[in-house]
Amino acid sequence: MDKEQQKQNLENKKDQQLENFRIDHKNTKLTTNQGVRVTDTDDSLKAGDRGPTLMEDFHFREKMTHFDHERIPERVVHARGFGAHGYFQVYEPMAEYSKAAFLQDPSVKTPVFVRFSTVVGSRGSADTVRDVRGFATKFYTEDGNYDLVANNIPIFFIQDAIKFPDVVHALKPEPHNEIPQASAAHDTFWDFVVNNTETAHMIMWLLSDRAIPRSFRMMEGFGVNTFRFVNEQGKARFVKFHWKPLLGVHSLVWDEAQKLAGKDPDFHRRDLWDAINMGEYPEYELGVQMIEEEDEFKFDFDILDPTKFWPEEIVPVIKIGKMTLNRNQDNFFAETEQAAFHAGHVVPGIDFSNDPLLQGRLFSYTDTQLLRLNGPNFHEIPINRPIAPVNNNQRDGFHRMSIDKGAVSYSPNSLRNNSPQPASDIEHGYTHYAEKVEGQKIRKRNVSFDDHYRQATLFWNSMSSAEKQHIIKAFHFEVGSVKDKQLKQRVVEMFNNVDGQLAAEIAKGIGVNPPQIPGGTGVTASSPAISQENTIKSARTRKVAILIENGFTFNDVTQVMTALSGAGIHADIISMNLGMITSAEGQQLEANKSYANSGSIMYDALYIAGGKQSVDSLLMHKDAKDFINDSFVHAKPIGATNEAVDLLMSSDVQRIALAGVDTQGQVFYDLGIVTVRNTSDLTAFTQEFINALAEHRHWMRQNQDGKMSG
Ligand code: HDD
Repeated sequence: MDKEQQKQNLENKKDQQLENFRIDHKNTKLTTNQGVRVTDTDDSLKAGDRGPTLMEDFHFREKMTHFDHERIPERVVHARGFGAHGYFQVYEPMAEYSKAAFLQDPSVKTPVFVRFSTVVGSRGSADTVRDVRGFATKFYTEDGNYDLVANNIPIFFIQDAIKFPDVVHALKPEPHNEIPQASAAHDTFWDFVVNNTETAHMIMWLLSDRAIPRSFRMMEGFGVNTFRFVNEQGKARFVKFHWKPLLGVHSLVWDEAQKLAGKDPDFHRRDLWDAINMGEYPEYELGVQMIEEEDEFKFDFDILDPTKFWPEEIVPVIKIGKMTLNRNQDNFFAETEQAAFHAGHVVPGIDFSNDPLLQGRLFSYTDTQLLRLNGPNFHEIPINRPIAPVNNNQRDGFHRMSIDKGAVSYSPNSLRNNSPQPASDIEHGYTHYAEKVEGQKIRKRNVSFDDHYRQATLFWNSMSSAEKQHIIKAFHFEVGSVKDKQLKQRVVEMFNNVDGQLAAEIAKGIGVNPPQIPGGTGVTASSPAISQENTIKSARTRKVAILIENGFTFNDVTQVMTALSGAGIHADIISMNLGMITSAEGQQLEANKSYANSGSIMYDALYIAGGKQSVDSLLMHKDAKDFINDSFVHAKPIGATNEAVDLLMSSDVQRIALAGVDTQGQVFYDLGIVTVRNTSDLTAFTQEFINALAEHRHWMRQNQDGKMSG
């Protein structure tokens, strides 16, 4: 096989490996698990017509036993998740920094499997809850599996892994009544927060828009912990990993997220599944921040402290490659549910740091898989198998798949020529970075971990005014749900250390006193890179709701639909009833959604077509008005053409945005509302509407009369 073929082979290697295990059961006869053909699976074997079921009915017993054992323990955290396959390609050889095999050749596509997740909710909880999102990637490299077990927030709640059970216990539903599901809005969590002020920075991120992403395709991933890159010469550098989505970082608003949790609890997984099925493959660039070993102490934070991020303005993110997710899983349980990630699965070229959170993670992941996947052979489950060969003297255990031949299962040995033999560095044997360590055994945290507030202030300073308003509202919801009044007061006092104004605003909404002493850390710097205002803006892959009824203007709808589809935007036609809707001109279009099975919350934007009869029916319809008002309140782009502008005039939109609407065929665009009247040429309109879509949300509406969206 030549080199080109070998590369091609690598890209497909994981898929080929999985193919060995796939069964589609088409055109087959029903059998037991022993391969015995079954004649009837709808009636158990009975003694007589109305008699009892017989013990000897092996088919019944097997079917029932298997069913009784179908469930495995859900993950203790990150229970709800969704996976997809894809590949990763590096942009340039990274040999200067890391010898990792998958970071060397830009023409090589390394297979990956990604699992996105929420953290606190159970497996059946809703996708759109306020929570951190997991973003775990398994790279099936030639040198073995590398797992980048990341979150969509660059820092963590705690500094030392020994506190992980505490923070998770406090965050999970309270143990006496198992309430609330998938939410931090309860007493035990905030009790933990005020008693562990190192959480301050993470809370700022958790209560920001980052914790309610619009889509898995539109969120960043962060390795959080500090790792090391090590090159062929053994030189190491500290490194932090980032995933940057090419569609930018975008969020829902809270009201929308809550409503979606009811209307479509699968909103995020459906979005990912649909996008991949439609060939809109999510893409993320892999970025790295690197710090030279000799610069370890040059920062005003400890670079090993996982409650701190490295501002991009100080340590730039270098984009080194791109991941594309291009294939949906075949079976949720076999792939997503059985995937076993581990922050300690590294390959030569990637090493650990002494970050105390990372050190603890290195223990926890294997331990949890032993319980969840019931034994030490979970690496043999198809989704977890490396494509690199596995050879060692580990044997037996539950569900062992490989048939290890021969008498020898120890090392060193003479009987098998000491095989499998340890590999040298040159042969890509993993050599741990020879960091010099010395010290006394102490149970203590270094003073360099003492600052709990300065980066929380930096985060607050970096937010736009809309983002700040959302954070304050989130505090009102989360802390407002706490029953203990003293706790609420302590939250205000704790966050007064971050920013006085913030604390005063929190206090206002939760019925406690404003802080009595001046607040803040004195930090005035900001990091523009972390504000979502400064993210990539793109209308591609967005979803538009088009409202029509009988008598709509066919010309309006077809022009808009053509322009949207040309820009890679999807549209659903929504009407009172599903089925064919007849235009004023006589042509028909099919409504593929109705108000019964859709809602404004499922779309990024709303367009209402002209046509007097259609608009008159919409005017009579409360659902249509709700659609418009929700779109407006959630700051989404709204477009209306010709008579449909009258419909907007009768809703919340009119009060604020349509004062200057034009009647002479000129496009009027304000606050994300795009209208045009008295024209059949919608070229300029569609362009403006698509621009409004790319902006994602139009927060300026919030400032119009103090009315907040979400
Ligand atoms: Fe963790 C799962 C990410 C801290 C212990 N973690 C888990 C998953 C992600 C993360 C994405 C889901 C993997 C999947 O999809 O199957 N965890 C993080 C990040 C952390 C972090 C970015 C902060 C740097 N985790 C952390 C600590 C500990 C754990 C400090 C314990 C010491 N995490 C676990 C676990 C889980 C897990 C208990 C539950 C299920 C699993 O591992 O497979 O071992």
